[in-house]
Amino acid sequence: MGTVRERRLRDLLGAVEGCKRVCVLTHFNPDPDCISSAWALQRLIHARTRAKAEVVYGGIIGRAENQSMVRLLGIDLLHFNLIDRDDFDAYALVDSQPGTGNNPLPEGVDPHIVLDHHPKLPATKRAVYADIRPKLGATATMMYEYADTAGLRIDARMATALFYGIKSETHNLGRGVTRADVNAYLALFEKVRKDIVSGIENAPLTAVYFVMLDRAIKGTTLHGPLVVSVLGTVENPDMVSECADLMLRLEHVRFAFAMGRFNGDLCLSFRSRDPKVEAGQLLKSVVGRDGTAGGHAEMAGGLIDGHKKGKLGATRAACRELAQRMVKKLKIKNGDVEGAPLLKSPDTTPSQQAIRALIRSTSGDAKIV
Ligand SMILES: [Mn+2]
Repeated sequence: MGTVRERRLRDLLGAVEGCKRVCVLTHFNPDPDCISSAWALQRLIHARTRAKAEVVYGGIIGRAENQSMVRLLGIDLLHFNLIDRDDFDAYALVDSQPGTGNNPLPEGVDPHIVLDHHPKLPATKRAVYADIRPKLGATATMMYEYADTAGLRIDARMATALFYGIKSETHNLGRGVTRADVNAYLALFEKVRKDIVSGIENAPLTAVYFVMLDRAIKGTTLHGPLVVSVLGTVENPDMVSECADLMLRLEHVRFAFAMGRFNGDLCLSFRSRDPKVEAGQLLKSVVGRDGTAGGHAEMAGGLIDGHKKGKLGATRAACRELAQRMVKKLKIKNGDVEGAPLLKSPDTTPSQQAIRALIRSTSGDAKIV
């Protein structure tokens, strides 16, 4: 019989028994939680079954931090568009599920393994083995448990990857964590290459990043507790979620909604600080049948396919429409429906005089040079 963890491990490995080559799939534009989990699963399959496995991703690795993570830790990834599907006789889906629309799993293919911490979707029950734990802060926590239970040697690179996966996904254990996340974080901590974590978190940013940031700020409007950012065309889709994270930090803001066009599609990102507003549910209801959306209590993502006919499209008009729906769903009061540009708001453009007064008040007679 064994413990719950031992049973889970046995069922996970049993799911790919007899398979030759497993495609360990991430979601589109994978984040550190997803990348590290897929990498750990690949190693586990290699070490404990006869099958070979590859980590395969869709979309792009956009965010500078994520690119640095892959580079500094030497993680081998293949792009889904470049693999030969006939090479694989099994799929494992990580940090995602069938039917979300956020992964490249071919339609009609039932995965052998699904590991995720998002709410369970109906199509997941067709998987040979599924472990869905929506309460967990990170999928990497789950992968730590499997690796630990299997007695897998977790070297410094793997420890660093899983640790950074948990750290970034939970905002340093400050967002949606359970005891299991804390335990995994602490268990990995000793082995983590702190210099690499620091290198990832301070990854070099391109000039294009700052151009996009400038555009994001100029395209931001305030609607009471909601801030809406329309980014136009972005160089990488992660910029949309980065913008939502950044704008949520604006004082007095409780909700941040960002939209950007990439590859002809409209990428959406939503953040909620309000425990009464479940981000994933709300974004789903805003998008409706015009696209796909999903997520957690505090963060959610979505996509409007710009190539499908009869859909909302990926235009500025679509952004306006979605912003209006968001304003309605959040019951933003009348005066804030139109919104005010962030950069023209008097509160956010303090005069030189006001800045001088502030410095004087905090530093006595300090001279301003
Ligand atoms: Mn995740």
